[in-house]
Amino acid sequence: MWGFLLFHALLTGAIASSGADLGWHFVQNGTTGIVALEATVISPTLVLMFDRPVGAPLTINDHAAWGGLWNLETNQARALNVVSNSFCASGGYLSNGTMVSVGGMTVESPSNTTLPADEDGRMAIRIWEPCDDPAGVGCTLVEDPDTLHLAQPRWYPSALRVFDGSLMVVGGMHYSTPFWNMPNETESSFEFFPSKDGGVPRFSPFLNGSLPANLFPRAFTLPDGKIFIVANNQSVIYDIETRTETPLPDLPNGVRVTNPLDGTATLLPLSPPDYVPEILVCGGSNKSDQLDYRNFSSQDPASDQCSRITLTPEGIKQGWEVELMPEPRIMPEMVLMPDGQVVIINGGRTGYAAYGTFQDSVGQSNADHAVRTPVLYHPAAPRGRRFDREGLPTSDIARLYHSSVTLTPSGNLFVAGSNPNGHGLVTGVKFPSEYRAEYLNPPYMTVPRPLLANVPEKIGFNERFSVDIHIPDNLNSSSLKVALIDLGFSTHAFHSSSRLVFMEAKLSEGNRKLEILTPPNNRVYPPGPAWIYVTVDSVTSVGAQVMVGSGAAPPVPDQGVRL
Ligand SMILES: *[C@@H]1O[C@H](CO)[C@@H](O)[C@H](O)[C@H]1NC(C)=O
Ligand SMILES: *[C@@H]1O[C@H](CO)[C@@H](O)[C@H](O)[C@H]1NC(C)=O
Ligand SMILES: *[C@@H]1O[C@H](CO)[C@@H](O)[C@H](O)[C@H]1NC(C)=O
Ligand SMILES: *[C@@H]1O[C@H](CO)[C@@H](O)[C@H](O)[C@H]1NC(C)=O
Ligand SMILES: *[C@@H]1O[C@H](CO)[C@@H](O)[C@H](O)[C@H]1NC(C)=O
Ligand SMILES: *[C@@H]1O[C@H](CO)[C@@H](O)[C@H](O)[C@H]1NC(C)=O
Ligand SMILES: *[C@@H]1O[C@H](CO)[C@@H](O)[C@H](O)[C@H]1NC(C)=O
Ligand SMILES: *[C@@H]1O[C@H](CO)[C@@H](O)[C@H](O)[C@H]1NC(C)=O
Ligand SMILES: CC(=O)N[C@H]1CO[C@H](CO)[C@@H](O)[C@@H]1O
Repeated sequence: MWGFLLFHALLTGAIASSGADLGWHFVQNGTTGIVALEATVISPTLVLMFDRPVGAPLTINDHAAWGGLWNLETNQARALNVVSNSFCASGGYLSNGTMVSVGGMTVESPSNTTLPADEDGRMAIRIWEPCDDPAGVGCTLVEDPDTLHLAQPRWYPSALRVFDGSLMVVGGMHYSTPFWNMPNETESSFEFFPSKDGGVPRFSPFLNGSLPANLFPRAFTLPDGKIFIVANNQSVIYDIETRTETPLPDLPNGVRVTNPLDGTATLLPLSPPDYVPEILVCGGSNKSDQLDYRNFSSQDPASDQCSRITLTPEGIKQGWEVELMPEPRIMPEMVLMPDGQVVIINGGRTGYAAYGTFQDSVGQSNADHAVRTPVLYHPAAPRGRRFDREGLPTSDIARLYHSSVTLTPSGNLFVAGSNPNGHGLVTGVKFPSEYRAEYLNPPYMTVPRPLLANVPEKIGFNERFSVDIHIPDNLNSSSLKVALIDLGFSTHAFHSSSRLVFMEAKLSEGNRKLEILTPPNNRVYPPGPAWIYVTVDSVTSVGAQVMVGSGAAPPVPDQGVRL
């Protein structure tokens, strides 16, 4: 029974910061100390954040910090020592629960002695081992640039966990460019950590062919283990095992969705028994990538288009289906909620990613007209009735370039960052460096919620396990969903490795036990960390952390049953 009490304590903390009324609420609480331009939940209580070494207020070892831990219980940030420049890096988790941050920028400091000394981050591998201390005390990022690094320099890459529990690193570029990725600077290849092929990167005709607006490719592990990638206005399925690329149709209407024309993308929730993969891609810009960017404007309209495709032979033949958001968005991000809805949040109505590029940049921001109201997307609703902003609140904080958002273990969204400026701590402009932390609380944060207890620490594939559950009396327990969620890694309008797999579940013993069937195999859910949330009658529990699979270091063999 003590397990319920523990979760209840967590729940009370969430209510204290939520405001008393029913409905969705933005709540500001605390400051992040660095710009949280990358954010990822690393434990039940901590979010790991990265910034650029440019003079943030949070300090460590007598210099400005560019890494930090956000404590979800105290709403305070603590500086972390980072060795290399993590600006515009990416990251993800391995099958043994270790977080790996990859890539970044050239050395910042030699030209500027007022800044902390950093090392070149373009080939960086930064390791965060699972940490049991609730405040992260005694845990640290491990870097050893001389012996532990990528095969190629990668600035603006993506990273995602694949079926054998390794991290796949996708694309990026070698040097700074004024706006686009360029043929003489791109790294049009894939590599893996731990490395495959003796560390030799795999050239990607798709990445080469999707220049120049193809940074931070949006990539997902499909339930058969293949990889879907969308970059610029093109998309492809890559088979890691046969090393083949199968082109898919271009996005309709000339819409482009990767940096610097950032839209965002998600793999929609996967459901048993068939786990049919569908991809949703939203926002970005329909500006041609053949034009001189010096003529672009911060006032150019962004795209309001969402494109959706079902990745079955039949669905691919039908191609992308188009829907329109209530307003255009450049640099939005999407978060999968435990009940299967998608929150679309952040970004601007006009302009582009990056900063200081145009005659009419706003301060330095290449984007303007911040969209401060999120919108919900219901994947299962009939077309034309999927967007919903009824009762969604409006924030007074603009979240443009270099902002982040993630679902938390409590079930609300942590929203932070935004800095469309070249140097840290820019104030007195329309879009300053943003340190204010904010939560978006769903309606369930203010009502009695289902409580879980005795959740195993580790679950295998195609296995049944049971947990204790307490369901408040007023909830209809016939309407119950169990979500296995990868909380992913947020950077540059993309939530990589984000994944929701619904699990079959059955109540027993007078609704006090819940029997759950895990995903069939390691391709439906790549082995590694996950969170289980139970939603009863639209009210979601606090998430419980589990390790899916053996917890062994990658690469791990296929497990479970083949579909
Ligand atoms: C901010 O968070 C702290 C720590 O959780 C909490 O004690 C405080 O009540 C919160 N403040 C508001 C205004 O929600
Ligand atoms: C050095 O960095 C500081 C703090 O970010 C900035 O204000 C200043 O302009 C930089 N100086 C140069 C020469 O780049
Ligand atoms: C790549 O080409 C651009 C434009 O031609 C040039 O400005 C840049 O210096 C080149 N980069 C490298 C690394 O040679
Ligand atoms: C990359 O794409 C360019 C432009 O389409 C093409 O000329 C070049 O041959 C490609 N490079 C490789 C290695 O395929
Ligand atoms: C995708 O972009 C390329 C390069 O700008 C363009 O040639 C092509 O027509 C676009 N595809 C569609 C369907 O608009
Ligand atoms: C982009 O979309 C806008 C609004 O739908 C349209 O007016 C414009 O012609 C489009 N531009 C291109 C290049 O397709
Ligand atoms: C409870 O939920 C089930 C499943 O969604 C539904 O069929 C049933 O009508 C609901 N009962 C009530 C009283 O709302
Ligand atoms: C997980 O695996 C990676 C890659 O082999 C290794 O660097 C890391 O130390 C491992 N972590 C743990 C906790 O075993
Ligand atoms: C139509 C237009 O404004 N063209 C301009 C695009 O940018 C180049 C370089 O700045 C100018 O020379 C053109 O006049």
